[in-house]
Amino acid sequence: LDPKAATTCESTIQMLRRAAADGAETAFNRAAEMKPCPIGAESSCCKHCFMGPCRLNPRDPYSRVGVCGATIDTIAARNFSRMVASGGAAHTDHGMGMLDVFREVVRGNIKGYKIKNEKKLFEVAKSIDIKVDGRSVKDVATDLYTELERTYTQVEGEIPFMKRVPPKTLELWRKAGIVPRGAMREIMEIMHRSHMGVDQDYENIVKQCSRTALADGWGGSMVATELGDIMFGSPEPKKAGVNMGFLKEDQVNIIVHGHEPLLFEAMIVASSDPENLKKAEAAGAKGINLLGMCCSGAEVLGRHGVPHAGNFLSTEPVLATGAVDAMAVDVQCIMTGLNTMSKCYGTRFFTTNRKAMIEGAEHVEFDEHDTEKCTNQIIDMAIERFRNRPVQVEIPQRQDWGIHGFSMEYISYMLGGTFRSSYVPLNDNIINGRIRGVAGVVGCTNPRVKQDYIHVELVKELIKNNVLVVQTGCSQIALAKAGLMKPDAAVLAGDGLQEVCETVGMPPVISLGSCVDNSRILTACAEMVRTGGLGDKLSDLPVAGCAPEYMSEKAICIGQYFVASGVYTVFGVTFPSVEGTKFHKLLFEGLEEQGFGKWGFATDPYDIAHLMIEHIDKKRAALGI
Ligand code: BF8
Ligand code: SF4
Repeated sequence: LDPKAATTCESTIQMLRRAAADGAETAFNRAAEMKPCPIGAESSCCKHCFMGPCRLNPRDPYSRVGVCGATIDTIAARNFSRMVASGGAAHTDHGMGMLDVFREVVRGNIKGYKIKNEKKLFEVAKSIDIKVDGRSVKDVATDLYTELERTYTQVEGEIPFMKRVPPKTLELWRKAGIVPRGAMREIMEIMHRSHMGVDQDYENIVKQCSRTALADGWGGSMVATELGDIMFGSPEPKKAGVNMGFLKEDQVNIIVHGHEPLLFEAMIVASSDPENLKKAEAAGAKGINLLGMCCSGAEVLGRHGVPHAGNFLSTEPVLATGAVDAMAVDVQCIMTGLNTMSKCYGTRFFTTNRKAMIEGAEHVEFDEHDTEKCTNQIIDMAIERFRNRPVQVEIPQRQDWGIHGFSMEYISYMLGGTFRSSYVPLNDNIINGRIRGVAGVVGCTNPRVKQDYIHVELVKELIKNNVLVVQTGCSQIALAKAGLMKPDAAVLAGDGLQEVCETVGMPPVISLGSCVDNSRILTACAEMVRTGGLGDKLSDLPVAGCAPEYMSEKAICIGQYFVASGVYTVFGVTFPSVEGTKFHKLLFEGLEEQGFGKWGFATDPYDIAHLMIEHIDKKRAALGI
């Protein structure tokens, strides 16, 4: 494996070299050894029953059918629907975890969490028509809990955040029959419909994909974001650091990796507890150094300025520093290989969520009602490992500073100021052409492509062409490492965007948090429509999205909710459909003809950028701007 061909992240290159010297293996090595199955990559096989598995030929897709007679369109659509169901389940279950804690807060049953941001509580409540005037925090919060629970459990009707959708877009969804009732119902229905012998009409299956995906974007993910802001505070821009150089040789280093902010927030409290600090000092450490990775990290980077050690593909390499005394994980994007890798370097590796265990890994269960039990145990073991580090420490020196922690609310404040906080200035700058459009660049890193490379090149090309970029997830960490989240990165932007950035003092690339925070992009788009001048549907906006290095089913679900919402969304790496088939045409053309967004696919960063720019220009032309 040539580390320089595998990634553009300098720290990761350095650690891949060290890992190779130590005989340790990462996803990069395993990807090189594991040839992806071409039939599977294009979603041309079905194993939904035991008359199969059935494999069709993606080069001649209509030459065969499955044993039951299923065509390529049925097979690919059914496979796709299960990806949407799984991805949507991940986000909505994450939101459910937040809702569980919120319920306990509202009922006064929990001491580790509270309502920190009452302003946001009232705003969210108001946005879904809960009466707030003259009412107490407890009353509003109780009503909000009851309403938000419907996002999951409701069997008939519309989920609460449909009230935020621009009326014309909602009308289209109602006509198409894709307004989500409740996430549990939609996910259950996909699992039923994709069972052998149920829904075999690819168009009908794609409708249920949209309905389920919308229950994620405007449902589970939005609940997760809003409750996070209410309980932990809304992010506000702050200078914060990204990269492995934030590990400290003379401190106890603890990495939290995963998704739900509950564990991380508790770790932040525990790592500044004087008792724990005393214990660390007694072991000869100068302190306890907490760092994030992946989405957990992206959330606290924006909320609290906790440094971030790297994105998905760096989670194994970072252990090769030998400096990570403990890594604690909760759910999602946790590679099984982390356990093996931590054993190589003596890192104490802990799973903490009963839903996500790894064979052979230590499990210290995190109980929201008694957070200290878990967090103190992790800290104790990390200190023990620090006292007696079994390997030599090698910390890459690179530290990248940037401005992190934007939100939909802050964008309006930033552009409009305290007194006229609104989206008018953003819309005006789009209408007058200084900003050509807005692009959401999000998602994972994937060892099938060079880590970070596509994210960075693509974003540079977009800003050069005056497209303002908003980011979440692992993509945002790639750009932070490339230094594009600093206001002075505005020099890389085209004249118009540069002028706006310099006037406001903002970077041309704006970080919004974790993958569930993609819901912030939806809320911002809805606000752009509401503000006026850019059409009356989400699909009228000069915006586009992409996940150029995606790897997870969650990304597929996110893509589908953006497409269903009206956004052109381009994916890279591989796409789970066969070009030229009816199913593929529906995703890539048909949905747009029906008034939704559409999917796109390209692997080269400049191709992706120009597909997005062309689309933005098409929308501008339609608006007459
Ligand atoms: O939800 S971007 S690799 S960490 S899936 Fe995972 Fe992808 Fe990263 Fe977060 Ni999102
Ligand atoms: Fe084959 Fe049909 Fe069974 Fe799928 S459902 S495995 S295509 S027989």
